[in-house]
Amino acid sequence: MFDRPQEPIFMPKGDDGNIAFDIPTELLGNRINTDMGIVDRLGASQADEHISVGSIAIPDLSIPQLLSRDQNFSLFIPLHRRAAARLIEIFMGMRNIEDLISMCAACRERVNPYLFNYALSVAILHRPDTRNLQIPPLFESFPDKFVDGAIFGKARQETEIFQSGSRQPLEIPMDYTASDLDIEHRLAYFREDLGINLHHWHWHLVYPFSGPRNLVDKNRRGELFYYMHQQIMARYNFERLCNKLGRVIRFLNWRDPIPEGYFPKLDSLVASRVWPPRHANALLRCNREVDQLRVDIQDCERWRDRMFEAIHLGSIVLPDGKRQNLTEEGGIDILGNIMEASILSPNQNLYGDLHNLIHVLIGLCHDPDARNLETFSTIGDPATAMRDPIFYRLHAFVDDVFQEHKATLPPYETNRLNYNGITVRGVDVVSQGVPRNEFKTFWKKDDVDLSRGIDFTPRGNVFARFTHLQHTEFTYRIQVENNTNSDKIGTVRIFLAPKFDERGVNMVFRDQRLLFIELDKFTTTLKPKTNTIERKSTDSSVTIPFERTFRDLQSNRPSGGTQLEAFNFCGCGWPHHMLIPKGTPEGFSCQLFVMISNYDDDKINQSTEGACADAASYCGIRDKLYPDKRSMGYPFDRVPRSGVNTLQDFLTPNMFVQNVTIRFSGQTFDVQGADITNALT
Ligand code: CUO
Repeated sequence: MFDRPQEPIFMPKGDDGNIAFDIPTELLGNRINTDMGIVDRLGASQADEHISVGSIAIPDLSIPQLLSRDQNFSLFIPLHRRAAARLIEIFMGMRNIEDLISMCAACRERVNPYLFNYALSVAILHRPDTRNLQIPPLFESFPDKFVDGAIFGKARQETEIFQSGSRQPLEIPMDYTASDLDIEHRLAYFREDLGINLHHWHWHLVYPFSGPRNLVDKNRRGELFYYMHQQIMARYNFERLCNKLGRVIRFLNWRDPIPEGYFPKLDSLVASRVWPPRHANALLRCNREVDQLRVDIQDCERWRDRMFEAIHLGSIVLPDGKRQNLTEEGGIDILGNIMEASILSPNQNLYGDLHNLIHVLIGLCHDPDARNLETFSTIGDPATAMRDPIFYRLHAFVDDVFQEHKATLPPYETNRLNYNGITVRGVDVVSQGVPRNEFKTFWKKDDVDLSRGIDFTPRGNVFARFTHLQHTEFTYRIQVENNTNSDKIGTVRIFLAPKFDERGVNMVFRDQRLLFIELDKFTTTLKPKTNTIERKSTDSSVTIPFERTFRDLQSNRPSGGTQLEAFNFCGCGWPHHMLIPKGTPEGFSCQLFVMISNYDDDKINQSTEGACADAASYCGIRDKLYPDKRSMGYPFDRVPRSGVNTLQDFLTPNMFVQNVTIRFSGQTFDVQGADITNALT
């Protein structure tokens, strides 16, 4: 169902000679079904496995079909959202897997391929009978959303000429979207990273903001919207400082021209268009009949002002005129849902749909009234939004609104930070072949398979080779003293931030707290007296391993198979290869912060046995409560108590700060791990 989105699924005649469905004649599927020659060329008749499909009544698809098959699809556009919600409802409503398969087969050629993929992915993730099925990462179905468009012509050539096995991987250059004349291009390795974009797509798939209410209404989802994006901002700003760029400037005045342009060089294989670029100094405006969409900046400004008013008054207005307090625990969750906005927003009439519609406004500003028949640019799709520098300026504004709320909450006094009797005595980072307390980063090449996403080509794998940041794996070694007479349980919280600001001056805590990136969080038992905790970087609670991000691309599985491997699936998670920012060749000075908090105040009573919890910090745990009772971002989510100006001032005995550096070695390693730096120069 997911593979080759444009190719029809093969629907042979049944024993009775009838095709299972009444396929409208205008659809490609029917033409192919009646032309066995074409079917044979596609190799469908030689498929390893055939899945029979039962008859099913085709539901009213008029809403999903509001989107034509060759259009691009964006959840941010309300019309598309309605289409997705209806299709998800249809898939969720199927009584069993057989009916679901039949319904998918019936819908696949009738609706937009992107919409189909999204709705089916959401349904598989949320149906009790399919939740352990692995859905292919979007990269496999739609590689065109992730890599240089130039590669697909080459891929076709390669597959036409060479047999699977003798094909060469196609190299995706590192600098294909811009040159160094654009200083923002220094961050392209981050913005255009495959794993980062997959994570963002996956996060929004796990936390949809519309659709059936039970799919949206997840524990602390509004707060996680805040926290996951806050961490993206912290990571991006950290990365900018490593590249000698200042922190992101908030996108505050939506009437000003946007100085940052972005030219994505992505081709849409399905919509048969290139993704539109945005020139420098574009102005925001959007009134598009075709999308039933009119977004006025005035509306956005009103929503923003009402949000600020609610924050400063400490309560929001409900539809019946009553007020609901923005409490210390729950306020951020409400604000997250209001800002995004999700259908959980308590009053969309008043607070609107700010974040989503600014994505749309920016995404359509190159063709605001659709006179050129262009569709949205990369910021209009969660799978591609993080490629564009303006994404970070928008989210710097979004985060600022959340921080405004956080600034109204009481600071953590030392009694809410300290863990009596527990003292962290020392922290070290150790890594083989790397000096103590140094992180080493470098470039690494890897291959991803494009074949599942390329339609109408001879079968077999065809690989794209890309270059990404990577670090040498390391271990945290933490010395802790338990001065009580009994075992204690603690939550170890590990964060990293730059030590100096843009001017090379020590960071003030007020700013630095917003740059702390979470590296790990785990519970541990502390015996009386001295303890040494060792924790591997690969166990991080924010990341998923490379293989999970890209699935089993290293294995030589037969391509074209429709069977999805059933194992505990969880593709949401920051890509492990981006755990540590790039650093600098001379060594970028950072502060590693380790805190052990009292587990009694952190714990959530639930079993997470068998649940995929690898990246719980940014993704939560599916169908479970968020596994940490504290506010997300604790202890850095509040303005500091009075008298705290530096990180040192902030520390209580259960915390420790180690100065560390990140050294970018400048080396490049090939797919097998051999150093090819010299061969490249
Ligand atoms: Cu993830 Cu603006 O929310 O993209």
